[in-house]
Amino acid sequence: MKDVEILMLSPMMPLIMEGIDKAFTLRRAWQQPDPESYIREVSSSIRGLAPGGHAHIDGAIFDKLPNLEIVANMGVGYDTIDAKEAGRRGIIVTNTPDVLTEEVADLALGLLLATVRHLPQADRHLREGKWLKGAYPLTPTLRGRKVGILGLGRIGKAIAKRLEGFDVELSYYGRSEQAGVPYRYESTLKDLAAKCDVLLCVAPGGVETNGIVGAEVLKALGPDGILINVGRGSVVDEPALVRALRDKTILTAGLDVFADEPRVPAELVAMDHIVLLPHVGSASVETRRAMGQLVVDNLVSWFSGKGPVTPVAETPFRGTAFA
Ligand code: 8YV
Repeated sequence: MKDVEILMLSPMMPLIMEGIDKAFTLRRAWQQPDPESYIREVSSSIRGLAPGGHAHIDGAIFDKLPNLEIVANMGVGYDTIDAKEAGRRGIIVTNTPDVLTEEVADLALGLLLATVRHLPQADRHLREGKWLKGAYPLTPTLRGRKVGILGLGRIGKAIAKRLEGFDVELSYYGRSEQAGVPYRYESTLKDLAAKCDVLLCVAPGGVETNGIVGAEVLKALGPDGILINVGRGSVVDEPALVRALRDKTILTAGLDVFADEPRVPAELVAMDHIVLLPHVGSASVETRRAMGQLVVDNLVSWFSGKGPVTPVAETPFRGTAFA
């Protein structure tokens, strides 16, 4: 398949670059002195796109690549890609679901416990020699808490399954109530927030969820409330969160994702009582390797005529054509 050309806009993990390079001809736009004119030069021969980074992929780039067949995204979330527009144009979009589900769920539990029991702060207390002067102050507890999950998809369910072992009450909110799920459904996000004291966000990004955890929801979560976000930063109205934390509208937060990564609002960084992680939900060697391999596998499968392995909902593929 060396005659098939794949465009990459920014560097991806070696496994992906090597895998694509081995099977296809990889066009590395970022290595060119003028990436824009390079893309123009090679545009008509590009049939696959592995974006890399957080570049926004939409109609403007599709216009530039008239023979594009597939966009292979690294990550289960693909809010940086206009998949509806891709679907309209008959371009397949693939993501990397399932292989990261358990890893992200583990991280969510770790972040929740770290936030409730102040693990990073207690670590700092020891390292800074403060233990010699006194014990670390007592912390809040997970005992007796009610956890509300925003977005009960694959990762949300894996988190819920783990939380069952923690003996906490579980409820959820999402686009619709799901049959066969043993957790209570709340019909609005505000109701979910009002009825729980840990709001755990796993919802995907995009226009539908943009800023939905705002001032009202945080107020409903209340002064003992904890916000955990492992989904997308855009789901939370960050300025409203800063205000809610500062004014003690909620108790604390544990965040793995931010609206404008890798930039994190200075107000959040300055708050010692919250826990901040640099988007590491899926970032173990094994899981990232599996995600990277799935990016390559999607391209190889597509160009071998076997269809995409994991197409997204907006560009479903059944056999030989779009569904
Ligand atoms: C990764 C993620 O950080 O899968 C996702 O949607 O957010 C993460 O697993 C990212 O996509 C890797 O590039």
